[in-house]
Amino acid sequence: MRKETLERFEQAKKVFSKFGVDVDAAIKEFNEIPISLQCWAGDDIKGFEGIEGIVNENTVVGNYPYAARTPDELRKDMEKAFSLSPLKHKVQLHSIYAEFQTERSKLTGKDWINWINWAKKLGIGLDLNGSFFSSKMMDDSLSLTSPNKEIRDYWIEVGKSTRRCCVEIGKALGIPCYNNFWIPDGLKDITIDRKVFRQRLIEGLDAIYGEPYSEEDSKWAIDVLEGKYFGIGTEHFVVGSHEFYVGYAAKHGLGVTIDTGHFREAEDVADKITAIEPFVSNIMLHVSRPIHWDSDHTVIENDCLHGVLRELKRAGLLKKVGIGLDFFDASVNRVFEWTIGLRATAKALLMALLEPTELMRKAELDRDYSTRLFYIEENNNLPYNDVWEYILESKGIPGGQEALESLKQYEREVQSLRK
Ligand code: RNT
Ligand code: ZN
Repeated sequence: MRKETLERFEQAKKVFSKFGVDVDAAIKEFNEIPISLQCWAGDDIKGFEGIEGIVNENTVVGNYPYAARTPDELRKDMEKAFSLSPLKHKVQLHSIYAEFQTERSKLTGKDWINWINWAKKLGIGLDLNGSFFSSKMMDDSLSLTSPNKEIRDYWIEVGKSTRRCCVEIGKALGIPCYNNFWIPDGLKDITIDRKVFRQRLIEGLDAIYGEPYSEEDSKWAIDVLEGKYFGIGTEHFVVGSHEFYVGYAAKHGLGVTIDTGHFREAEDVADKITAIEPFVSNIMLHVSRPIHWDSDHTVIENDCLHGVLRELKRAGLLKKVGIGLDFFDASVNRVFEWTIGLRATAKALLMALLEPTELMRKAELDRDYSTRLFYIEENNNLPYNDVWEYILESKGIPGGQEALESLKQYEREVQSLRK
């Protein structure tokens, strides 16, 4: 640790303590909150099933070379990003990232053994997403809500097997595994009978969740459902909208995933958290950065990121909500992208934890809104960066230019050898 870093840190601690903030306690919490990295950014959501000639319902744009081609490359790339992030990590997988070529609807814990062993080695947890896309069993843009029963039945099996896998993964690691479903089903143009699609989705989900977890299993898997308001090719109608899933989850004791890219631009995603939380069993976040639409740009520090993390801190939910990332941009180096997103999330998490929330809350309680506003603005002047640099140095993680050089070296020496 450089002497000046330590001195600046000690100075920063004094400043924060004047605002009632205990920096050491904040750092302790920072080290306990896992952020779940989305594996799928590393290979543009291709996965390892090796099926040719299918449509990917997730639109990935860009031609940057060197995407990971194998599970080992993907894991290695994630390790590189982790080496430049001071966070506690987790990894989000998708059904299509299972190894061993088992049919998607028949996956079991065994198909994840390499991922589980890797996670054990890194001391991290895993989360899983059911892949309801990129499949010959998609009926155009429909899976679980296709009019064709054979198709629906197939996707019910995919859902059930994903749930089983989550239990086994969670149990193997001793860390609960979020089981997230995003189901792209919808129609491009004006839909007359939305009700029939929604009815099919209810029936499909009822079949998937019909068998409740045993008490033991429920410790290891957390079911969450992710809505969306439109997709490419489903501009008019998405069956699994946010409202649909909030209602379904509230009724059935399930959880909801809030993807920050899945709402209209003007909506305040942070505001949704405490509106939903009392009624659903769990919440997971997919932190993304939409530009005009669900464009999944790499997360950087912006109002949305700060907004959701501050909201979790203020509402005492940082440890109750699963925080996952969800972006994919094939126009930049994918390891840079993960690293940038992780570091931005880390900074925003730290800033949320160091915010003088109690002073602000007290002013609000006293109806002293002038003081509250003063603190909200003054907050921008607090020496966050001195704490950030202390954390990086204490973990041996390079900052600024050095981190950039390390990423460039990885591209030169590892990624660019991939042809
Ligand atoms: C798509 C959803 C979903 C996917 C991943 C790959 O709009 O955000 O979460 O991004 O499952
Ligand atoms: Zn998402």
